[in-house]
Parts: sequence; C-alpha cells; structure tokens
Amino acid sequence: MAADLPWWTRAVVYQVYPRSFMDSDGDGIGDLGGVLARLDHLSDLGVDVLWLSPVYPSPQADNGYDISDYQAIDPLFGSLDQLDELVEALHARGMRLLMDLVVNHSSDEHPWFVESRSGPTSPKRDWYWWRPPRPGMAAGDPGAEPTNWQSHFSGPTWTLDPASGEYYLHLFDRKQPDLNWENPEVRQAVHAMMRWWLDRGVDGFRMDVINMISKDVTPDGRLHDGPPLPGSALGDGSGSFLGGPRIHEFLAEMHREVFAGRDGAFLTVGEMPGVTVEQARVFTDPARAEVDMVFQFEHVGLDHGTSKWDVHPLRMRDLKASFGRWQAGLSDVGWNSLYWDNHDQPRAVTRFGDDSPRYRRDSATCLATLLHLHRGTPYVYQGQELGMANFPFATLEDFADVESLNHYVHAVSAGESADSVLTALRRMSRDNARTPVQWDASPSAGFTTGTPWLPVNPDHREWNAAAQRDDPASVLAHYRRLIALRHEEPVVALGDFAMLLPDHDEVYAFTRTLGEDALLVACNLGRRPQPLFELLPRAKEAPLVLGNLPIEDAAVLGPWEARVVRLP
Ligand code: TEU
Repeated sequence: MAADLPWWTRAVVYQVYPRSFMDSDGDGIGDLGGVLARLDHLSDLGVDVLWLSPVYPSPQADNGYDISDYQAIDPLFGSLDQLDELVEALHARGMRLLMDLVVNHSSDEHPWFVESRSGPTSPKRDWYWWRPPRPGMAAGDPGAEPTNWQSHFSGPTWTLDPASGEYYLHLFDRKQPDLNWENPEVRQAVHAMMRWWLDRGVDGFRMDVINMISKDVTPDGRLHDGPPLPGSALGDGSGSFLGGPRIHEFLAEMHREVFAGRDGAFLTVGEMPGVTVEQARVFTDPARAEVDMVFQFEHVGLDHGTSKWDVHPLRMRDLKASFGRWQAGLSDVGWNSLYWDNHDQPRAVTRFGDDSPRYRRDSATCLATLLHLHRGTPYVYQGQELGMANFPFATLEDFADVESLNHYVHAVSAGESADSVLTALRRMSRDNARTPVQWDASPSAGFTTGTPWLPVNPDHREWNAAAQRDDPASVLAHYRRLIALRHEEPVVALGDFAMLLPDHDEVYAFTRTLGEDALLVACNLGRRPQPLFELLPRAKEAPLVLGNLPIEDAAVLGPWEARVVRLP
C-alpha cells in the first residue's frame, strides 16, 4: 500500500526567498544566478523540492507577492533562460521545482488592473472588485468604503479611485488588488498561465492565500460587513472570504483544467490562513482532486493574542493539542504539511526555542527533530538549517516589510506608544525571516559583494554555512540526518502518529507506528533535565535511532535534548 502513495509523502521541501538567498550580481538583492550557484547546498542537505518564492516582474511593494506579469522573470532576479536552467539543473539532481502562484490578487501595475482601472466600461472592469461608496455616502467620506473589512496589512480593504469615484478591493496592501474569481475569464487566464509554467517543466505550485479567492457575494453583487473589531471602526471580513462559497468548485476546476491528464509528478500546496482540520480534510482528500496539502496557521497563531502583534508565550499543551488534532484529523484522509519557519514568520529558534549562546544549537536541532518526525511533508525555510535567529532591530528605519511599516503607522496613529509597537515588531516582524542567508563569516556573509538590501545579522560570524558544513555536531548536519531518515525509514514518512504526555509542560513525546515497526520520539523543550525513563518507561530498552546530543545518562533527557528510539 505504501508503494502506491504519491512521491511527496516521502519528500522534504526547501523554501528559497530569492531576495535574501544569494546575490550573484552585486546589487545587494538575491537572484536566480545566486540560486543556481548554491544548488550544492540543497543537494548536500538532501531535499527533494525547491519552493521558489515569487521571481516575477513586480513593483516589489510586497517583495514580489504583488505581480505585474505572471509569465516572465523580473530583471531584478534574472531571466527566463535562467529559470529554464534552474528547472534543468534541479531535475538533473533529482529535485523538483515548485513555483509560487499568487492569484488572489495581482499588482496594481499589472496590465489587467491598469486596463480595469481605466473606467467602468473597461472590458476588464469586472476582473477586479469595483464597488460604489456605501449607499447614502459620498466617495471619500469616512466609512464610505463598500464594506467595513480590515486589510491584513492594516487599514480598510478598499481604496478609492478618484477618477471613477469607485473603490477597489484589496485584502492585502493597496498595491495588491483582488482578482474577481467570479469572472470565468479570470479563471481561464490563470489556468492558461499555470499550464504555460508546467509546459516549461516546473513541477507544481505553492498557492498564496488560495482559500481567499472565493468571496461571499449576493447574486446582485453585494458584499457583507463583518463583525466589528474591538477598538476599531473596521470589521473582520474573514467570514466573507476565508473558504468562501465557491472555493471547492474553483480548486477542482483548476485541477481539472491544469493538471488532469498531464503526464508527470506534480505537487500543489495551498496556503490557507484560518483553515480548520475539518476543512483541510476536504481540501486534501485525493478523491476530490483539489490540492495535495495545505499550509495551516494554527500552531503559528498560538503565541498571538488579539493580533500577531500582541505576543504571548507559547503553552506546550496548546501546541500538543493543536499538532495532535492535525495529525489525527489527516490520518485517514488527506495529508499534512509541517513547518516552523517561512518568509512570514519570525525565526523559530528565537520564537519557540532558546537562542541564548548555550542553547541555540540544541534548541534548533530539538525543534527540527520534533517537526521532522511528525507525519506530513516537512518544509525547511532558508537559513533554518543553519539555526538562523531573529535580527537585533534597533529602530523603525531598520524595517522594510510593508506589513510591519503599515502596522506601525496605523497603531501609532491609533494611540499606541511608538515604543510598544517597536517591541512587537522586533519579535514578530516578517523581516526577521528576510535577512540574508549566512553563507560564511565575511562582512556580507557571502551573500553579496555589494550592500545587502536588508542588513546581515551580526551573528553570521559564528552562525554560517561554511562553519557548519563539515561539523557533524552542527545544526546543518542534524538537518541532513533528519532528511535522510525520512528517506530511509518508511515509518518516518508514513507511520501512524500517537501523542504521549499531552499535559506535560516540557516534554513533547509521541510514537510513530508502521506495521511491526515503532519509533518513540521524546523532545525536552526546556532547560530542565527530565526523567525520561520515569516519564516514558518504554524508552528503557529501546535502541537509539537518532538524537541531537551525546547521551551522558540514558535515563535523563537533557536540556533541549531530542531522542528518537526504536521500540522493541
Ligand atoms: O501570506 C498570507 C498571510 O495571510 C500571512 O502570512 C500574512 O503575510 C501576514 O504575515 C499575517 O500577519 C501570503 C504570503 O506568504 C505573504 O508573504 C504575502 O505578503 C501575502 O500572502 C500576500 O500575498
């Protein structure tokens, strides 16, 4: 039975955020030449798939998640020839390429939107969401926006176009207008574009906020207000666009139009903020042919209060309850994706681990072991395999991310103190993930010969790929072992998951079982030694499969120690 499962059930994906990966031409911004130059790093690691964040032409308002041409490469990043070269080089090494598909919205500089904005009679007017002011109000009046929705990037989701007196919808920045998926021409254009990339040899797509493409709209075109947000004039519109009424229809149609009947081994992963386990079962049920797996956000929301900027400590029980539910919920139908880090999340070693000099390496490898031993497809975000940590941001000027900068402006103008906003940005800003990859100890960390677009973390002198490559005790070496283990051991890829010690505050433990074969995984997520054999007596007679630390006393799980043993 295992042999029939799709290839990606045994795969590990590596995410490249090209701006920050490797610069080959000295302009301080990473590019495709840089990716090509560092492919050995990926093969050494042993990953199966490269997910490339957007490299398409873009005004870069959201670092490429605002696309102005879906079928080209931004000269900032290189050329289409280099993309073709990348496909070929990856395939030659037995790896596959996943492109980022950002079609909930385009850039406001995409010719489609430029045409759409030209006036109410434009043939492309209906490709986006244009609406008159709220009935009884004049364009530009406070609160005249067609709905009260708050944007993911602060402020209203509507921007007025003074020329026509109508507003357009943007769930994200004003430079990211939402495409109108109700219009079949939009869907056909997206499908054609996807086929064009597959014809070039790419192996699939990571689909940006794909559960937001269907909006809850009445037959006569009205959208609904959401419940008011505390302390704000705006409301939460997510009920109108998260997993909207036609989402399954749109995804099934996309699969039919783009993938069905095509030869090859593809992978689709839908990024779905707010998705529940129950919904994910439906989205990833192979019988429905929608997407292969989804990115869910539950575990990366566990340290959020009223918003991501209201930071709380993570409670171990919450993490276990959440991961446990996802493992159980997708055990018989569907499939999990597994991640700590990506380009939107602060660095996990700082956020969930312990990045003090004493425990940084141990906590990075412990978190990695925990994640990689779950059932699902693990994603490694560039630099995570090196133990890269958050950046010591000093002032507002150090930040570049549109979400962070918009939040600062809105929060301060709403009366929050500049200091407290900055404190939150330091911990949660997406820029933490976006500082250049630390290749070596040289001044720009081997990332560029020019001035990096975001500063290199000063800790790169100690924490870098060159220093770790030949060190068997490094974070990098541990990632290599984890990835190899998944490839070698069917039980790691496919075994059933069972959570142990659900109420323990420091030890995260579980078993994986495939037929007669069973592994026990125990991770100490803290600085206090834990009595392993007392907590988990079955670990006593069990031989070690993989650990992150030399074992001094087998009966004790040391600070941030992770151990995988085979149950007799
Ligand atoms: O992100 C979707 C999303 O909702 C969040 O991750 C968001 O970026 C933010 O961090 C919430 O606080 C995707 C992309 O991954 C992100 O980089 C883009 O900015 C966003 O969509 C818009 O395309």
